[in-house]
Amino acid sequence: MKEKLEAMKAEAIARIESAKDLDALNEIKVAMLGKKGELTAVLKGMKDVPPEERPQVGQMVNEARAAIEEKLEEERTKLARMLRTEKLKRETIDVTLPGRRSLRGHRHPNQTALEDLERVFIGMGYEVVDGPEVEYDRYNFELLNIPANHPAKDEQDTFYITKDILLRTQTSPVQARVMEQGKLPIRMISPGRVFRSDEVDATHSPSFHQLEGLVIDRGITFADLKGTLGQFAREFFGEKTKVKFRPHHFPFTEPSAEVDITCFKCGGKGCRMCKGSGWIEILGCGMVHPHVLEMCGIDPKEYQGFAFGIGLERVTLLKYEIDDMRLLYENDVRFLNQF
Ligand code: 2NL
Repeated sequence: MKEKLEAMKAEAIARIESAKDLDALNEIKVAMLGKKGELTAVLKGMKDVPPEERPQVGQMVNEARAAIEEKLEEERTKLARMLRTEKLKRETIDVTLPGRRSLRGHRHPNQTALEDLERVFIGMGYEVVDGPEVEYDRYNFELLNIPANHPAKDEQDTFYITKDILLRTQTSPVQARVMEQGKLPIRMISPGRVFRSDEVDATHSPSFHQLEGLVIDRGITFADLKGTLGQFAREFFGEKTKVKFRPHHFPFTEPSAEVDITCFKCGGKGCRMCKGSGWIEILGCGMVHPHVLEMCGIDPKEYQGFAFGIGLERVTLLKYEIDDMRLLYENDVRFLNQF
């Protein structure tokens, strides 16, 4: 019995010493000390041992068990330390390697252009006003003198939500709302996103941005409009910039005009930028139509005003000499990194 136990212990210790990993150690533990383990079997066989030898055999079994457990623990610690050392070796960090820089974002060129535009008008005392992108027909069309049969109201041009609710096609509804509130005088700009049912190409998108301006006070004339937009053009495009007003038509202004500026690239001599003409079209404007004032609750005999509308993307493309509007919406970092 004694020899059998000694042999069992010796074999267990030898197996423990040659174990390659923690799983193997666990297997040995189960095989020796588990419910169906070899040593456990000896204990179960105690009933066949003569009673007087039982204490001695029991002590031997306990000693063998303790020895095996101790060896298991020792080997387990050794193996764990070895595995950890190996893992650390694999994970070595070379602190001399250059760091990986994370990408840092910056303003989108359209946003920079918007802020530049806003700055000029804020400097002239204008207030920036926001409004809803989903609008009533009344604010987007009716109050702006755009009648029911006007082509702009066609479903081919405007995104309708219901018969009376739509995605605004201009930011003028914000200004109509301010006029309707009746606090005069008004000196405001309304920048924001607008929507038109256009196919995407180099100069069109179903969603783009406008910045409109509105001034209402007693005695405002076309001379105020000319002076204001001349000042804007010089501040935004450079001191030497000249402006030219060409007669035009908008339903909401009378008279109406389109404004060209002398080309900021060639100064008016003619170049690729201005397609040889020396002039670049930049905005639409006019004196607010008396009927519009009236519908918004303002007496046109007492108050007059001017308004203008600038296409933000158009200004951005010109300012940064970008030839395709789609680049502004694709968010390709190879493009954006250039600004
Ligand atoms: C353009 C033309 C324009 C306006 C917008 C306006 C707003 C009110 C009353 C009268 Cl509330 N007018 N806005 C006036 C003239 C032109 O925009 O071609 N924009 C890109």
